[in-house]
Amino acid sequence: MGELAAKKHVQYILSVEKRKDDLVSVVMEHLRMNGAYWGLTTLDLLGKLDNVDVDKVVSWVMECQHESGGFGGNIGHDPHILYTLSAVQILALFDKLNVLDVDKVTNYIAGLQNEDGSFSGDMWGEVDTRFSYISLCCLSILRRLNKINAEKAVNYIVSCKNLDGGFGSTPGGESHAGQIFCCVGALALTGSLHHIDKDLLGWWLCERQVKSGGLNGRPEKLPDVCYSWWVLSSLIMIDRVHWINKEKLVQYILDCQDTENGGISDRPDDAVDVYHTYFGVAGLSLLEYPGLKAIDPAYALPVDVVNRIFFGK
Ligand code: GRG
Ligand code: ZN
Repeated sequence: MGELAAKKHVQYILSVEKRKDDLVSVVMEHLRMNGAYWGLTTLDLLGKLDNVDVDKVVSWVMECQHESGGFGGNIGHDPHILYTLSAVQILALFDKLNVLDVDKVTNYIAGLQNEDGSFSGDMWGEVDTRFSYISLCCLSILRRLNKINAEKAVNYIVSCKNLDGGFGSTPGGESHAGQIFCCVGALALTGSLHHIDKDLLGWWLCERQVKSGGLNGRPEKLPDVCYSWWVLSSLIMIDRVHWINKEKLVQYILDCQDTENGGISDRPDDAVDVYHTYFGVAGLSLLEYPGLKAIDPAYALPVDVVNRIFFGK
């Protein structure tokens, strides 16, 4: 069995950070905030966050904040709830939540809740259970869940539950592992997991494991390393992680490494990227791979960071 090329992955992430002007970075420009969260969280799970200039990252994050309180994907970009969660998570990683005007961020998020309890992603109004999860996760980290209608938020998520036990992006939307993570996470963060039929959903989720050991996101689809996160975190939150073959999944993730130049791809021999490197390492952390920090399946932050937020340790 191969091993995790931890050192190579650290080098890969640090090199992506330095290559700001190349093609990939131009394509990723608008996603810089998410990319920074993926890269920095991976470094933390690998125990190497001290390789980063904290003040530089924190001041860049704060420059991405809009007067509305939301954050953009980069300096001067429009705010969106997707980037706002990444910004808050990055500040949490560095124990710098104190630089935030918490009421301002809270008002931005609370202003995106709709009458039916759902959340829009930004001022343009697209509704998706991703945005419900993000709002609840962000407000929970900021300890401001009381500033929205959490009961309505939960009811909306329950209205997106399907007969197969899974969840979609809106009521009637097809079950997809990514949306399931968002809905299970949102219910976990609000103490509402009793709305889930754990055996039914656990069965759907464990059927995502294919012959190679990898997981797909829906029936008949190809496996992809990122589902190691979306599916596994959901299985853990509903106490059914023992229903998949952990050894085979570890092997699949390790097979997707570029052992020469670092980084992890979606499938063996594909090109690596920061997104799949994060989900590969985070998946291995959920699988208790040796040498990695533990990650919290609901907050998508290292467990020690979550403990520091809520218990001050
Ligand atoms: C903090 C971890 C974290 C997440 C924030 C943005 C977000 C909340 C969640 C996204 C959930 C989601 C919908 C993930 C799925 C992403 C994905 C791989 C989509 C691909 O879907 P298809 O249909 O691909 O293009 P398949 O794999 O079905 O062929
Ligand atoms: Zn993927």
